Amino acid sequence: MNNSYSGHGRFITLEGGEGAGKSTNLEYLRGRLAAAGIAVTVTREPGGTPLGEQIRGLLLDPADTSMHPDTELLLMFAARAQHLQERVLPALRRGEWVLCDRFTDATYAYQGGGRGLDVQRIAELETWVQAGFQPYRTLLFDLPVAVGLQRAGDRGALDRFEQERTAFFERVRKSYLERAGAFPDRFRVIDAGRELAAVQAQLDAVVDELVSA
Ligand code: T5A
Repeated sequence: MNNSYSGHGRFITLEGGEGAGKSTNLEYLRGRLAAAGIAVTVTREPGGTPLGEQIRGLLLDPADTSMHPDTELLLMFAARAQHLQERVLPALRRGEWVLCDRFTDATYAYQGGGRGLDVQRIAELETWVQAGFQPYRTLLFDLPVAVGLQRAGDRGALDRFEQERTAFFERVRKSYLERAGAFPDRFRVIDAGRELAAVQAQLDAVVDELVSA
């Protein structure tokens, strides 16, 4: 698998629990980077390619009550393999920056923390699919679980993950924060429980750091 690229493209991921505001702020980040003259590709996981979006449909289908956690894990990485090879790496090779709504930290948080799957298995799949490839920067939108679920719930019908119990999302949040602590050079933790203007002020500082580096 060829995961190498040269050039100035940077892979930036947005992470966080349900309703944390990632989608809302992706557009804000894209605008800030575009204003700095940077070509940006915006994408998401699971999904980001035609095949990946079909896999996303299976993963989020609220009518499915039978999916085994191993199947869920493998489908996440199947979609990711396609996404990397078809979308992310080509954009980086063109020199674009890629803003991605969720990536492998979500797998550690949801399938590892939430479902309780062996993180060693996740690490093996990560090595296989990514061959050492990692985000340049990861923005973790952190907020109390109840606030995020309230925001997500206000939007309407819940997907398969959003139907989980609060304890599941508390484990997801804990797992994310542990990863941020383990990889402090890569992560920037955003206090996403604040009003939008305050969240975006924090993003401005991250963008300033990114474009000056
Ligand atoms: N998943 C994904 C895994 O289990 N493993 C994996 O490896 C991967 C990649 C994806 C699901 O897949 C799981 C995790 C997820 O459950 P999704 O639809 O992409 O599903 O789920 P989310 O990423 O959680 O998307 P959400 O839309 O729920 O959350 P966002 O994007 O973080 O939140 P957003 O921007 O839609 O905002 C939610 C609401 O809050 C408001 C917005 O207007 C919106 O109504 N809002 C605010 N309100 C007040 N103050 C603020 N600061 C606000 N910011 C946003």
